[in-house]
Amino acid sequence: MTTASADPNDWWRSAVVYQIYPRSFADHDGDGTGDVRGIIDHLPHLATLGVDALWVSPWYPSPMADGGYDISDYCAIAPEFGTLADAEELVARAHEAGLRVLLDLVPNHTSDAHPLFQRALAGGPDAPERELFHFRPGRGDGSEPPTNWVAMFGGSAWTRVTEPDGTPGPWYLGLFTPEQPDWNWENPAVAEMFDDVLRFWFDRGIDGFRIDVADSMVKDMSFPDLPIDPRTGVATLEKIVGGPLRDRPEVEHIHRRWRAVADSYDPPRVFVSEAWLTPAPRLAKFVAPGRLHTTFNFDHLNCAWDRDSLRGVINATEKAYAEVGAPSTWVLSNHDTPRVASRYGKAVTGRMFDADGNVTDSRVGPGGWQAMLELPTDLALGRRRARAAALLELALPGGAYVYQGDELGLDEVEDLPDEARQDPTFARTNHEIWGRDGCRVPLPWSGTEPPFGFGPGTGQPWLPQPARWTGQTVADQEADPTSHLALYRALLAERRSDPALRGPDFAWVDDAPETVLAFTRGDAFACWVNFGPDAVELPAAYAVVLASEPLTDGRLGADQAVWLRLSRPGR
Ligand code: ISL
Repeated sequence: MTTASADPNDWWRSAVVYQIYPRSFADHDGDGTGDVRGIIDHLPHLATLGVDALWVSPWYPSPMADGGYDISDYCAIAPEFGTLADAEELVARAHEAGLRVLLDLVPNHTSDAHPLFQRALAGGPDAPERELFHFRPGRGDGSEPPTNWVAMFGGSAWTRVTEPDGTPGPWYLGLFTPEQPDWNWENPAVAEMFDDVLRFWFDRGIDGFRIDVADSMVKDMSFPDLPIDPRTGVATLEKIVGGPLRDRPEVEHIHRRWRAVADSYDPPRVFVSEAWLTPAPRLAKFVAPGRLHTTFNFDHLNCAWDRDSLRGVINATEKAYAEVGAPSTWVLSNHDTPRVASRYGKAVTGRMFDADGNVTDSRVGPGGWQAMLELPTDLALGRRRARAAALLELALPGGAYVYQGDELGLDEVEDLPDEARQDPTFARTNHEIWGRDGCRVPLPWSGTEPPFGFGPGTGQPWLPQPARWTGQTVADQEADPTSHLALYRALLAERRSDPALRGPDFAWVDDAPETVLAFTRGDAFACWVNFGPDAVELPAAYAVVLASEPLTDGRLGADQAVWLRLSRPGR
């Protein structure tokens, strides 16, 4: 049997990484916004939970046009989040608690408040800083955008500038919002600047970076128009994978350059790539030798709660990553996607995949998650499945991600008042797409009413918490051995104690009932998940180590999962 690597530098191969969205994790100073000291205050929660690392979403100075992904200074901490000294203290305290720390690198774009972009604007047509961005003349008399590209969060991907003398000027590219101009990676100065950003943080002891839109830095510099998506009537960037903007072969050079910087440190630093590419082989090349270390497996996140679809995704993932010698990863949600407990309680729970891991329908549909969000939610069902999904995720080989609040089984806050919504998508789509605020509502820590201990006192957080979270705080769940939190803690403790769960061994159990997804890890561990409506018998040779919920008559019911250990040989 192959067990987990003994090399401590290989920690990332089987790590469970907890995502912190700093605005919404914990507020130490009481201004309604989470902060670095709030993270420090709650490090014991993460250590007790049993994760291996944390990834902190951007905490840099930002006008917050895109929740912090519009960065005006890559080497500082936003004043509302704290100071560089706080960040250094967090890294040191996390390391003392046995937790590694990953930060978020956003290399595709910056903020329009970045000093270099400001100089590009203020310096007029000949400003050398314009070469750092994609400034292009408009079409026709200059008043039409250079291409028909539509930005990720709505509207044109091009914004026309006004020159310092008041005349209309060229257009600049921003694939996300106008407040996020894209860097021009054809310019070597951009690559050098990002090397310095990596070193700045690596020198402060961080263990690695999550890389935002790791597939999009390189553009087709002939700037062709995109075909119109017949479903939406626009040239939506997200829907057209590949082409002039995503997954261009030259991104490999950038990945390799970063890898060399990471490898020059002792211990070597690591990267996880964020790129919504499918199917698995397309993404797995990002983690070929000499490139990045791991990549979020968004096919897993996108996949419906469906036995055959999940089996197809798992098979395709295992095969594609084994071919490049990289570990798989598993991810159920993040700060961009609806909460898993809500998603799994809807009539459409995600996309369907075939046995080779290819998407076979697009039931999530145009408009991204919106069509799904508008479906009614059976939250009890969603939570039951979310518990089973945690057993599945944490039993699969490779790394896993836990988004803050998923360990509490939090639901998507779909009923936020319009005036509270801050995601740029909402305003830029005429309120048609709610956007991502519903999964970013500040965490409930204690107490019986908002702010649920998010901050000191009774001041309310930057997004309102629903009163229905009463009883779901960390404190409530710590006191309840049947809670979602108690389940996560037990799963992570078991995963830590069993080397087979951290090693690469994986095999399907082919004689399990047809509604069940069942697999072994090593010689003695098995995970069974029942997707069917009827309870099934469990294999007699195994004892239940952990169950997503109490079993009835020892049988595995609908939407339940178990971790099993061989109790006597010869099934
Ligand atoms: O969220 C998605 C699909 O549900 C993705 O398409 C996602 O928007 C895209 O991969 C980029 O996301 C990342 O970069 C954005 C930022 O708004 C997101 O929060 C971040 O995760 C721009 O920086």
